[in-house]
Amino acid sequence: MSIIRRRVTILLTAAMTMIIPLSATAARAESTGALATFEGQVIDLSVSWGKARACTSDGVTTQCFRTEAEMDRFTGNSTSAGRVGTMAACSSYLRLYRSTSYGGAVLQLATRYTYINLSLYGFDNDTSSYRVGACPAYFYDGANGGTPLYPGATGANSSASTMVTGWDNRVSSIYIG
Ligand SMILES: [Ca+2]
Repeated sequence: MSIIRRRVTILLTAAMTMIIPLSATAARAESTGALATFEGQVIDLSVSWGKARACTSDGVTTQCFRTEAEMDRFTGNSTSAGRVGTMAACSSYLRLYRSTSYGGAVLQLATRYTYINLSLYGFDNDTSSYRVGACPAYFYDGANGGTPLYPGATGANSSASTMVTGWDNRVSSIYIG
């Protein structure tokens, strides 16, 4: 009797040690934002950019750099890498800047036909100026294209050194058409 009980206890303990790490991993995976490569390290942009000041994402991989110039050298002068993948990419990037006049950190994106939540990139309610690439862009106050829609000029190749009044540090999701 006592041997059976001990066996049950051992089995339960073994089961618990297997289940707990799995659920902890699942919880961590859910809260993970965009993982980027920065100087040989992998960083979660939704947690911190660290010393990175320019990040570029093609919808599959994200790479970060200390300066916009370094990022431009990597991406070949603001043209999308043209990666063959499941994501449609614009031929040139949309650039969002943390500060007015294209200053502060810059995030560039090119994935088309999908809402991109900026919180994944640690860029929620952060955009203060922007340059649109070869494809028209749409900016939204809410996540997943939640209205209102940003009323300023966001057509192909448009740019703005400041946001429309009331929209500084407000954009939460974007769509590239
Ligand atoms: Ca917002």
